[in-house]
Amino acid sequence: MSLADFPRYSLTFGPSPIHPVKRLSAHLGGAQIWMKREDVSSGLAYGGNKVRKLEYIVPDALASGADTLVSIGGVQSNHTRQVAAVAAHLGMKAVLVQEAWVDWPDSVNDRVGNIMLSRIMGAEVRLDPSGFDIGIRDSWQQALADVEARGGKPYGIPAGASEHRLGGLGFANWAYEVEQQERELGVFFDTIIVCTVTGSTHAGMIAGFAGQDRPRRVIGIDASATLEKTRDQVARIARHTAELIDLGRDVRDDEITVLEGWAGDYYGIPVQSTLDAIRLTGSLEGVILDPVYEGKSMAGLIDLVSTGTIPKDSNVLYAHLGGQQAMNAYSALFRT
Ligand code: 5PA
Repeated sequence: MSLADFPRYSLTFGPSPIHPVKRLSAHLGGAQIWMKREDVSSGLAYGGNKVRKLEYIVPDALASGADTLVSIGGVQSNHTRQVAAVAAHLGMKAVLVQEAWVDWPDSVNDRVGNIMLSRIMGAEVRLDPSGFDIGIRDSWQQALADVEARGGKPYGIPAGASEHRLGGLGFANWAYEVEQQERELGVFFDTIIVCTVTGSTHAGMIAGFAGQDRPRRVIGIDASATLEKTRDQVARIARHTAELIDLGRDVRDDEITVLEGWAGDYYGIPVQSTLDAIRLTGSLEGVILDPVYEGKSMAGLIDLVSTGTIPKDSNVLYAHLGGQQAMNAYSALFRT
């Protein structure tokens, strides 16, 4: 089966836009940087990278006859907010387990941003004290069982929609979309930079690009601070997705690159390089990045470009995956 044979339920406006960021590129004095914008590609609760993954999962959910989407994330999960939006859009219910993945002292952390939006969209939000883990959780299994016990038909979507059979397809399609947009723009992106946590965004890209004639580097920047788990998950999902879309060969180890150095010690807690990256991108480009994900991957890009590790003659495509909705829970960081 090729990717085109998998049913896709449209939840976006179409291909996400690509544009150059010239002032940031000039400031770093190295490679030319462009962005592809998942944060503005859907009208469903501000969109983000999960909408694209859900396009391939929704047909399976609908076919199952489910009436409730059940998912999981941290208190300020972007993923669960996007699941809530898709459920509302489809006329389904959503049950969201929001775990204490981040020990963040902001007094409105569990009231503003993503969690507020999910509540507005009618989701049942369950706060759970468990800490960060990208794997399958008991609390999620319990939520599935509870929906069944009250006579509903649940459809489970794991953290980040990653440990789902179809979780990598959305970003395999992203790779195809990039190839098409390159033809229109007359540019080739030899390097892709993407933030990696639960893995299926990066993994899908790896599987999608692996089938193209011209090789390129797909660099994942770890924001999980549990590098080995994330790297394993990326490799596993990339290989599984490649098989699903009939790549016809194994994904090689050298196609899987997850770099550490910008996550800090904890998922969800920004470090100085994160804050510098957010302010630099905001002040030079008017583009907003969040402190949990995109600020960390941009910090990686800034270092790799400004040190020349990514060569000067490169065209770099930065995947902007969304996440700005968590910003108000981090207001204490930006008081001046
Ligand atoms: C997330 C994920 P992956 O989980 O597919 O690796 O994507 C990382 C990522 N950028 C990058 C943004 C804005 C993201 O939201 N978010 C998770 C969430 O619960 O929101 C799955 C962790």
